[in-house]
Amino acid sequence: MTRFVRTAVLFASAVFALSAAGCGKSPTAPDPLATEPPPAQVKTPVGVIVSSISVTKFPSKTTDGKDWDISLFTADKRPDLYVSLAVPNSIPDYTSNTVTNAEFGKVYTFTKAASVYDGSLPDYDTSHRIYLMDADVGGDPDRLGWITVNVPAAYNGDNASAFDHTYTDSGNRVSIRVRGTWKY
Ligand SMILES: [Ca+2]
Repeated sequence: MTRFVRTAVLFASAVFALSAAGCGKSPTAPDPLATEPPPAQVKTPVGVIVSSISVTKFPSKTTDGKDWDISLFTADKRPDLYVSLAVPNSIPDYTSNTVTNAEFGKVYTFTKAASVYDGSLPDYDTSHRIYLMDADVGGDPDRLGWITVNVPAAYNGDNASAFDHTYTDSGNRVSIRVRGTWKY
């Protein structure tokens, strides 16, 4: 071993010894006898209070390629949109006001019920559906599509206060953004 190499080895050993000592205890290490703050508690929400439902995408034509409404007037051929919320196979808990002749590509946000008899935006703790409908005067409404909001699955275990999720239907024709507040 040359003198230079010997010096280098000694220096490296000294550095290793110093850093090893540094791992053991540093001046900033917390005092183990001090009272530690309790760990952050992750709360479990009991549901979500829905504040608005926005239709961010809807199809301009039916799956058959037809206009939603039959009319001599171009504008009237557009769908008259409203949304309803329901647990599957149940009557709707909420039916919104209707937007007449909705323009393709625009976003429509629903916060109001159709009438006092159509409920209010509910709070949900379970899975429910949002149906996007086209109101037809004197006939059954047409369904443009529907999405499922699975409330428990949307929670990330992060004590979040805001709920903001966008859902797209299986046919990629309808997108619906749901905003609200987690309820704990
Ligand atoms: Ca129409």
